[in-house]
Amino acid sequence: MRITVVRGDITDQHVDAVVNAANSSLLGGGGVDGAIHRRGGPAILEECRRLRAGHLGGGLPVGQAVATTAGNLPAKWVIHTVGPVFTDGQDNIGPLASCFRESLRVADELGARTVALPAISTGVYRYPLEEAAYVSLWTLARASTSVDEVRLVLFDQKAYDTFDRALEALDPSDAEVEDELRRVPEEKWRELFELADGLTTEDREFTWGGGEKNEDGVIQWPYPRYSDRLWQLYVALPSANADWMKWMSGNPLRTEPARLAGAPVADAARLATVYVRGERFNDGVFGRAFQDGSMDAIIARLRTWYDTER
Ligand code: AR6
Repeated sequence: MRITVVRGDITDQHVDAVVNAANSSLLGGGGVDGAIHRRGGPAILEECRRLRAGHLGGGLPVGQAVATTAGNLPAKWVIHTVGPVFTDGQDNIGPLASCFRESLRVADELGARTVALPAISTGVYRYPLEEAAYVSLWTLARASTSVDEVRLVLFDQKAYDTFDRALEALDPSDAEVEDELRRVPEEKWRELFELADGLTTEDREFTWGGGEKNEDGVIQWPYPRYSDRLWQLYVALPSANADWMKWMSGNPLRTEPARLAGAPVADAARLATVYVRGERFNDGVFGRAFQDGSMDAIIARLRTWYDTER
């Protein structure tokens, strides 16, 4: 599947399916939604009303997608999806990623081979552009689908630039990262898995130092105190030569580490990079990855690759 990023109006796109950033009511609104209904004509709204009178009586839930005719648009279908309203302290990544996965699933059901999508949730729903760009592109890049081309259509220059930059986060490629992993010596892999197997509950429950005044009266910044075993793991963990800053936020795998099991091994190495390099901030990101299951998912994925795929 080819992913392209273009600047333009989504209602001008000659594709099989156009994705609409709708709301749960499916009855129209502003932004992309307004533009699609205006240009597509009343046939779209009629079909939305029928869906509401039928199995979508309660509206379309966030993260799901449903198709209608495209009316007068130069496309065959409109796939309506509802993005999350960005909310601090909540999982925004999961539902936004779901919009992209579900839209492609519906496109597959329809038999659509070319699909144009907008920057879902980044308008009225206030999703920060940069994170949305990574979530959107990574999710699309990792989707299993029969669609040949997905085209992200960005309305303004800033959104276009952000998405275009985010696309570079797919560099180095999976194959390049896997080559790096092949160069890791045998004994290093064995050491890693032995360390991981020997992890205790105490290793995972790390403590904090600092936060107090030293002799000079200076308050030292708090820092995590890891066990020897955790530090050895820190050193033993192979990571990728990835642009880890791009992996820090907006990475769907950070909120859904279980998905790593079905992802290329390169993603495990990239995510390891986030935690290893991220630890330079001394904010306990490495230790927390052992508490929330991320590190177990990373090591399990590396182990499967080492045992059966290499
Ligand atoms: N083509 C491509 N992108 C567009 C277009 C267009 N014609 N028009 C706007 N955008 P938004 P949301 C960009 O607000 O954040 C509606 O009222 C826009 O610059 O359309 O998911 C719905 O009914 C922005 O980057 O969608 C919902 O109530 C992006 O599309 C609510 O807004 C998404 O902005 C959904 O909010």
